[in-house]
Amino acid sequence: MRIAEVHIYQKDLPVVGGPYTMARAKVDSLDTTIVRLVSDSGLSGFGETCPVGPTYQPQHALGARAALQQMAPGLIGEPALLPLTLRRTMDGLLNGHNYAKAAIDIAQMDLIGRHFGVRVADLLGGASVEIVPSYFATGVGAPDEIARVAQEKQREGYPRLQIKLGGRPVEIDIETIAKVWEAVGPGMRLAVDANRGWTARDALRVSRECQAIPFVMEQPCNTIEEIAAIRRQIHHPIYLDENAEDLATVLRAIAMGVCDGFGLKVTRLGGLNPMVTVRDLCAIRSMPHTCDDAWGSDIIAAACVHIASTVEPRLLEGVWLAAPYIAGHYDADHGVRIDSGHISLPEGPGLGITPDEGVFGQPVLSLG
Ligand code: 0XW
Ligand code: MG
Repeated sequence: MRIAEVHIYQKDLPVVGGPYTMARAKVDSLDTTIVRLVSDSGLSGFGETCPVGPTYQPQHALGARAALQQMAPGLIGEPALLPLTLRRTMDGLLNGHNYAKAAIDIAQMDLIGRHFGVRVADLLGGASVEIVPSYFATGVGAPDEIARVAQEKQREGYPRLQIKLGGRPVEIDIETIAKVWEAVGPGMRLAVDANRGWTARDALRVSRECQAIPFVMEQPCNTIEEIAAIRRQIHHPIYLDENAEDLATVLRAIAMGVCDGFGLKVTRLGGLNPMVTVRDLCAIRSMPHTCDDAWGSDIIAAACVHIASTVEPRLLEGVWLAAPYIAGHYDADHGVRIDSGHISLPEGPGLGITPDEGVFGQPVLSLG
């Protein structure tokens, strides 16, 4: 079975109740890219990649489509069922650009699952659970408002909350953490995510002044070097997110002992197959991690849930989805939904999502 056609689509995802604010990014609408691979047997597989604006990390939407257009002609005629072979083909067509290759990787796994009649989770080693925990991420906001949201999400059943901080006086961040803790107490696991927005000075102060509050400190500063410099003075577990740029960096971070876990993004690492490598590296060192992406709708959501279901449950921090910020679904019947803070693994072969006819409009590129 070979790849006979490649189609690339673009879709806008306006932020419901937006804008969504982080320390270094404020987004009103996201630009997502969908890849459809069609085999010579007539099966389709779908992938997606959706950076959360152009300043969250180096990836951006136009870059994703340019990279995909660069690679697309070289994919036609390639074996459809061999992910490692296709990875090497992609690397031979373009250096880097893992977030674009991720859309192809996800589409291929969907296609393979459909061909063999199995779920992607089972192709990735096997689901150990049928329902995975989600977590809610607030935007950066006023302390009282974030405390209110925290309580609301706790009541809805979310087991974990990520508080967005940074990009403002650090005293307001400290007040926010204190008010959230007062509102939810130990019944909800907490992460505080400055999205690279703190100086080492700010991170040290937050950890010192909130020493008694048990949270994970996610991506406090801009670089691994800054985090390494303060690591031993911080009282909280540290997770890397934006800095976990690729497999080599994840390996380096683990070897350096610079972090205790990760906020992982499927597309940043290159798709589901690289995620398997990181999942297994993290298991070797008992490092907890999330299985998320920066943004994206049902295809990305399904990909995240499939890989998450294969993670040793004690190491799974949860799956963040953009679903609460997106109106509608690609697949009106089987779109991925959060229910009481948890997400069911989609049923059916492949990703378990069949996009509704015409939902992506006309392709921006069609080959084959
Ligand atoms: C909360 N997220 C998973 C979604 C946004 O893209 C940012 C990200 C994070 O943890 O940084
Ligand atoms: Mg993060």
